[in-house]
Amino acid sequence: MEKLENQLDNLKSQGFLLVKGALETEVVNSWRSILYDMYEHGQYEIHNSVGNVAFEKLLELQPQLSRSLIGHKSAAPFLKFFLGKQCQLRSLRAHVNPKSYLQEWHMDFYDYYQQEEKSQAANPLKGTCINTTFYLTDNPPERGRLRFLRDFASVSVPDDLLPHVGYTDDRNNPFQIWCDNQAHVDLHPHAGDLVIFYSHIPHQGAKLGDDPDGNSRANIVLHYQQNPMYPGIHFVSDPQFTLDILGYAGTFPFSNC
Ligand SMILES: O=C(O)CCC(=O)C(=O)O
Ligand SMILES: [Fe+2]
Repeated sequence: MEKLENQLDNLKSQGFLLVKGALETEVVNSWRSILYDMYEHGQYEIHNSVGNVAFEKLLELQPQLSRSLIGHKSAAPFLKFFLGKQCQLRSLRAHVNPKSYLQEWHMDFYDYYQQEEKSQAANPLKGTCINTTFYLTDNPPERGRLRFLRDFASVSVPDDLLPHVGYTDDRNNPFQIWCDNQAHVDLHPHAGDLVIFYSHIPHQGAKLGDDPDGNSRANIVLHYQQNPMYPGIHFVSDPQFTLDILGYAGTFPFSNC
């Protein structure tokens, strides 16, 4: 077991961290069968042009399983360290990649670098958001990966690229080309592993070749935000459904401990 201190150092310096064996096999299996079944029945909210199918209503449809992922023990020390009691669940979103999949380079917190400017506040605050992504299938090097930019935690996306960071499947988009041309680190999470990372670090998931039968690549992402977030700041997901289901106080996993 890696020491927490080393893990925190890695997360701080790289912006991401792979935590092995975060979920039990039974939990992974339950999620997989739920999501595959929902996919077969067309019960998803998003099917985008890079091959991601997304499920956004799981807090309501799978209340117990979903809630057990909020502030999960494998992620809690890191969330508490960085966000403390200001840690708020923004959204829980599962993904399945049944067909070919090369994700667009993106950062879930699109507006991270423009928070001060966009707030139009005299004393703007800058919030940090964190993704905890639980993998439900194996991503060995020949079959899948999650790619990050190397040593990026203290680097910024160049200003002239910021207009190009939104969702696109155009691989010739300037931000996509820039990310492709940086040095990378590839993670190969297996089923049950967690990847925790700053939501403003560019990343790109991929599936290489075919999945084993009945094992489509899948993961569940919980987006945590540190206020100040407000309606109108651009993020990959919307927090309203989470607020409706959990109530405002219910979205803060560490506010009472
Ligand atoms: O592995 C993947 O497909 C990427 C997941 C992702 O974009 C995320 O966790 O924010
Ligand atoms: Fe992402």
